[in-house]
Order: sequence, then structure tokens, then C-alpha cells
Amino acid sequence: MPIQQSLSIIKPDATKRNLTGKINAKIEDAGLRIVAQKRVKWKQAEARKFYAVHKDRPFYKDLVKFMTSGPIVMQVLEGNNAVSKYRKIMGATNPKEADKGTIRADFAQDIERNSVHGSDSAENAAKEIKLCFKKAEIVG
Ligand code: IDP
Ligand code: MG
Repeated sequence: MPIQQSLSIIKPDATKRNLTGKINAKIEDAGLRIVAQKRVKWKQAEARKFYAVHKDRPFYKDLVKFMTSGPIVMQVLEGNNAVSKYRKIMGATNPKEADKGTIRADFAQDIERNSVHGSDSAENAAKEIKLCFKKAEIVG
């Protein structure tokens, strides 16, 4: 199995409810290592850039508003098949459809306020990590 990296974001609904530690515990229990982490508040332009792939979707405007509404915790996760492993422990986008025990099943509030972001492919992970972190901030 290849060692991979994935970009994770703990979203404002979760930081607001003080869930960073509980989410990190699920990440570490799954065997992923948090090799970079920083808490920031995004400006509109940063959120728009990060979610540019969704710019034509009906939820884009609200998503940018939500992602700039409070602090977020950006992370680089490392481990075997990190991209698909993290998607699995995150659960489905809509928490109503998320498997039991996943981050979204346990913590998400609704389809928008769904507590975490995770890269959906190795290619996008590389792009997102580059957008969010300097090389020196990632310490494996
Ligand atoms: P993902 O986060 O599971 O990869 P995406 O389809 O990439 O899901 O959507 C990005 C984010 O946009 C979601 O995590 C969620 O916060 C928000 N979102 C997605 N679909 C909807 C929707 O139908 N209504 C409101 N917000 C949505
Ligand atoms: Mg996505």
C-alpha cells in the first residue's frame, strides 16, 4: 500500500463546538498521522480559491460564507492510502447517509455543516496541500 498524504480541514461548525480533539482522535485511531496542522480564519478570497471546483454549484456562495464564518484547522494527514482512508472515516457528504462511527455521522450538523473536508484524489490532495501549506510546515 502506498504512503500518501491528504489534505483535511476541520470546518467552522466543528471548531465552534470544540470538536478538534475528538476529530483528531478518530484520525489517529484510524492509523493516519497528522504531519502538519494550523488553525486559521479564511478570507473570502481564500475560500473561493480553495472551492473553485464548485463555483458553478448552487451551494457555492453559502459554502464560502460558511467556511469564512469562523476558525478552521487545516491538516496534512499521512499514511497508507491516506486519501481513501480519510474519505472512509469522514463518511458521506450528507451526514444522514454517513456510516455509523464516521466523523460526519457522529458530529456533522447537516449537508453543509458537515465538520470536515478531505481530498477526493491523490492529485487533488497534492494541489490542496500546496495551496494550504509551505513545505517546511509539513514534518513527517
Ligand atoms: P465532500 O466534502 O464530501 O467532498 P463536495 O461535493 O466536494 O463534498 O462538496 C463540498 C462541500 O460543499 C461539502 O462538504 C459541503 O460542506 C458542501 N455541500 C455539498 N453539497 C451540498 C448541498 O447540496 N447543499 C449544501 N452544501 C453542500
Ligand atoms: Mg469534495
